[in-house]
Amino acid sequence: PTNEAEVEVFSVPSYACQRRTTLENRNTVLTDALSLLAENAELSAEEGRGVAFRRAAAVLKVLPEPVTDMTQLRGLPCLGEHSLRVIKDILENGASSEVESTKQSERFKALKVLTGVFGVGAKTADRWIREGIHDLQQLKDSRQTLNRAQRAGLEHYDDINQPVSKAEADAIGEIVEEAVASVLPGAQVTLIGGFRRGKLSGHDVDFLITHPEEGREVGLMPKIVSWLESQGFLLYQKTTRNSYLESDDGPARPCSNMDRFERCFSVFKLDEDEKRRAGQTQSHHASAEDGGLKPWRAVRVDLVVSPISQFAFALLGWTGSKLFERELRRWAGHEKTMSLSSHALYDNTQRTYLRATSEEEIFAHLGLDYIPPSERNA
Ligand code: 8DG
Ligand code: MN
Ligand code: MN
Repeated sequence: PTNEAEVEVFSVPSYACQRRTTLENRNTVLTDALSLLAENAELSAEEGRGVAFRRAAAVLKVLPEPVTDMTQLRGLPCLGEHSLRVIKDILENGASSEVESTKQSERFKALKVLTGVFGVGAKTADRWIREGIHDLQQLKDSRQTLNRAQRAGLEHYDDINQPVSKAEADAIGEIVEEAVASVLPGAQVTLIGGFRRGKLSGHDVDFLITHPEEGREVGLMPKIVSWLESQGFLLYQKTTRNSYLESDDGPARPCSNMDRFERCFSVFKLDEDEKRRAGQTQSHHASAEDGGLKPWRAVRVDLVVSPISQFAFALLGWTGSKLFERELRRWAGHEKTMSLSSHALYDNTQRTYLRATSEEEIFAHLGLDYIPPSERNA
């Protein structure tokens, strides 16, 4: 029994964007459990519950020591009744019965497998489950019409569900650099997403592309995609237009060029050779010479093109984590009466856009201490 006077009590600010969250986590048992419940809620169209579990997990991620006693949690933000019950269960019994039963539930397992197909979201997976489709074999045997993304997702299922290493991300980075340099010399490529936050593996690789001269980036994405396609680097790609006017996460503003292509969701074909050239010494995969296996893997890659005037907002908005982004927007809206998107920051009181050429300036506009990417792992 722990004497309450000896228990360390932690103090944590309530918004994740006010905190420094590194990849070092002393409470992975607890945060894994809460993340699994968050995932289950998200897959079940219960976004509110999902966010609540994500916020609770994020608070535990910044604690300097493993939690051993419920009294240590007194006064911490974002820990609701449900999350506390899960934590208590784990501290007392070594596991949470709710987490264990969720993990083993047929519905959760089916949702995980089906949404593991690139292009399949929770809604589609849910419909398939109601039609009796619970696994990939049943999906293949069914006469479901799959769209192009889903067909690619099914074809490259194993590769896409295998984590991407930093070495693989760097190899993809070199290819993207070459593509960009070929179609628009002077354009700049920045690694974003989890790898910019210092993660050693990820589910995809994300890049932001811009040009120091405003306007030169117009029409850039289709050119990059054509170059990549001509070199045989793309197994799948879908390029979408700038959705600024349609987006609901920021203020609408007249957009000067509606034909600006902004995002590309893709699946790259990465040769093991390419990876070696990028400096990886050893491969997890058996190489072609070792016998039989294909000498390449499929990797999910997201490309975003931004005009230089919006670059800082795009950089901040696409570096993540997803919870960190959500918390930044919540902070902006609720504490500052501002609207933050990956295009702009609008002050609803002064009715003006706040300019910024760096992430530091955006944090300053928001009245927040600057948090570097490696500490945005909420
Ligand atoms: P991971 O790939 O290693 O799993 O982690 P990640 O890199 O943090 O996740 P991600 O799913 O690749 O997302 C990277 C960032 O991009 C994250 O902050 C959320 C952001 N993002 C999307 N979709 C959209 C979108 O539609 N609009 C904007 N503005 N940002 C988005 O993933
Ligand atoms: Mn990513
Ligand atoms: Mn991504």
